[in-house]
Amino acid sequence: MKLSKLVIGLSLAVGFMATVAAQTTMRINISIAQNSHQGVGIDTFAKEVEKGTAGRYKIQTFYSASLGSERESIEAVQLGTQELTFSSTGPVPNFVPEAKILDIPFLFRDKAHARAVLDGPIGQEMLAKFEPKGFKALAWGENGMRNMTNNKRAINAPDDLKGLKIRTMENPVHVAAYKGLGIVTTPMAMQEVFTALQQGTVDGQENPLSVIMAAKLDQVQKHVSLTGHVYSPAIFLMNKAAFDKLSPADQKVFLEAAKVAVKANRARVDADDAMGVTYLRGKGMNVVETLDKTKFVSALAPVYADFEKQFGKANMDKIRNYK
Ligand code: EAX
Repeated sequence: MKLSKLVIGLSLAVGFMATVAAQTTMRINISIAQNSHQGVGIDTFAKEVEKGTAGRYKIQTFYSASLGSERESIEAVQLGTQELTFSSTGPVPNFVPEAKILDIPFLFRDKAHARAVLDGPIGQEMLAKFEPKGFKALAWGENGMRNMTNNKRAINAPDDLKGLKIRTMENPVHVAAYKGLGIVTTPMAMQEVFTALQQGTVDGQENPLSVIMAAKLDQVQKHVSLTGHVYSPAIFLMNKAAFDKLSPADQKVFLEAAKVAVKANRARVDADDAMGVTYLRGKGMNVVETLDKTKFVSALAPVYADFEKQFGKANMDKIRNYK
């Protein structure tokens, strides 16, 4: 073989190895299907990171709790055995108790209010609270406004909830509030919910229309009421040490990618909310669209008294009145 050919061959091989060696793979996951507001979120994030780092970082995406439940995934990110996760705040209070306040029912009037708070100083200061716990919280995304579904009866007023056995997230704020409404709460991970509803272990569950559709809960639930009883944030979490290892320029790329991902995630929630009622009726569900939310708020009065003690009325009002 000619020497020049050998040199070219060798340098190509070395160049190729250098490219391969320079690529770092990271994992991100969600607990629901890819075809969802969360799937769009992590797919967008992966694409943006790869684009912004010219392929030096590859983000592998996993769906439907294939890497573990939301709680297990947050734990893995904290430990550093997994780099990233996109999760609802369901299990978050067990890791960062300060974030609990965001899970209070009827705290946010609607998605626009919640997005403004999360994008503003309150939300941004909250992201910083994750750092001492081993996380870099990249951005707030969302699940949306949660609605009640069940197989027993149409929910029109708070009394209709009494005695229903409802699956909840593993979230102490939700559990306390729902108990206050007379619900028999059964916390469990999302991937167990379909079967639990199918087998009648629980009567119902509550989730945004986005999740109800993505998880095909219409196949195992008769009634849905647009209670919109609590805003469900979601969050892009990264292992803090993994984030700190990135160059400052790459850190910017990751943060920017999360922002672009949140835009796609929220847009899909809006689209799902716009078509959800028609879609679920088409699937045979009985949808209660209008109900007097002030009655639910009144029924929660004793619970709010507890929350005001726990979180401070001023802190709750600051969120409620945020413009
Ligand atoms: O984050 O567990 C839940 O009900 C969540 O809303 C769902 O898994 C998506």
